[in-house]
Amino acid sequence: MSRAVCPGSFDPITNGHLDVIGRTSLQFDEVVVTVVINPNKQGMFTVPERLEMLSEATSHLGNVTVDSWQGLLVDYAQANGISAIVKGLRGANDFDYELQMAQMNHKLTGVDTLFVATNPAFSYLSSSLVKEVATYGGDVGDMLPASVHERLLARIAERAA
Ligand code: COD
Repeated sequence: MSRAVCPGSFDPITNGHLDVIGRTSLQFDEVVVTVVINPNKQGMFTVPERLEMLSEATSHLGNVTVDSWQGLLVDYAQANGISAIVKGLRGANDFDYELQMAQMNHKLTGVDTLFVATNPAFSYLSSSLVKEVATYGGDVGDMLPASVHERLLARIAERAA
């Protein structure tokens, strides 16, 4: 049984993430989408909220589950019988950063990182840009799953109140 992990902050999940997760789910028997917790970074959404949004957005993918983890990703992979880390690549910036991490992770435990080339329709998307645009009133409705869009607008309104 082949198992992969799609790790990220997912604060929140975008259609770019969802595309990578969906394509990964076609290549592996099981895929775990894991929110990697960065204790030094306060997100817009709590980890339980991010997990809820991920569960909703991936509910149509029968072999995808969600989880969270704090610590080295390679330790998570080893503890869960995961043979591949899968990341999306949007461009040269992602590549430089991801290559170094992939090599370090391979050195640490031998786990390989596989890259999925971003769908050009989503290559400009990042969670942080989407949050910034939405905060200033820009329309991000077609960049996120509908339920995530609703939650994002609600969170921005809460913060502005
Ligand atoms: N299209 C395609 N892929 C995309 C898109 C898009 N529009 N947007 C994002 N992605 C990809 C990113 O390239 C990334 O691979 C993944 O989706 C997650 O993105 P984010 O923004 O949610 O998450 P990041 O980049 O903040 O997450 C970084 C990790 C948490 C994955 C990374 O820091 C990590 O692996 N940390 C684990 C701790 C660890 O082991 N550290 C040592 C490393 S050697």
